[in-house]
Amino acid sequence: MLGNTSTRSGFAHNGINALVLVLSMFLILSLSVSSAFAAADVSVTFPNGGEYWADTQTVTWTSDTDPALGWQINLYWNSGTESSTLVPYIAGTARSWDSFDTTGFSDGSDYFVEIVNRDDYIPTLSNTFIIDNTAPEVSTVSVAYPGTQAESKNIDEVTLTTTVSDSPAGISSVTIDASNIGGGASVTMYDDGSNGGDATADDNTYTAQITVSGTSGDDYQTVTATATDNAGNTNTNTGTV
Ligand SMILES: [Ca+2]
Ligand SMILES: [Ca+2]
Repeated sequence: MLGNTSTRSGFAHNGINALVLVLSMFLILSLSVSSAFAAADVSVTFPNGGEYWADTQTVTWTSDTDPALGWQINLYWNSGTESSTLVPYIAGTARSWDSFDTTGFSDGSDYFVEIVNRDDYIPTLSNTFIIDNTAPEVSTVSVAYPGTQAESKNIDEVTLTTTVSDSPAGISSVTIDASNIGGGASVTMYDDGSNGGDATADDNTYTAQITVSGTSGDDYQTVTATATDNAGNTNTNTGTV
């Protein structure tokens, strides 16, 4: 009985030793594997959130390793439910890709890119940015003359007004070329309710006041408003003074 007990006890002891050995080997193996395949430290630097993109753009990123199997770049939108592979392979030494033609995608405000390390297929996401390849809408420029005048003469101050709109990037600036009536070639038009004779702030109606000079005789002159959106798209419209 004693012998049997001793044998069973020894067997149990050896079994625990074996289990510890297996667990140790597994732990060492796990550490080795995780070390050999540790995720690269990747971060997307451009776009990194809030950009307004039109035309062809360059995606840039950083990484502490060069994946042997290279990179893949994907684009997501519509709350991440739609996607497209922008480029399936770029060399692992690359940290930028300059051929992102945004005109192939609809205007939208929740795009983000994904840089994929093809060695381990671990993705790194950018923050969301806007794609806008549509020019602003610009109305015909209307002219308000002093008092009850229907036309202007030199030294009269005229108020020029245009209404613009843009989505999703929004308006960056509106200017008017008033050089035909003695003003500047790129005069700022305002929508702040105070400057340029603007009556109401933020109603998308932009105004500028120009003192007419240098014109001669009975003539009509053209003024041209230019609206630029935050993605750099521009559009113009004209009026007659
Ligand atoms: Ca636009
Ligand atoms: Ca206004």
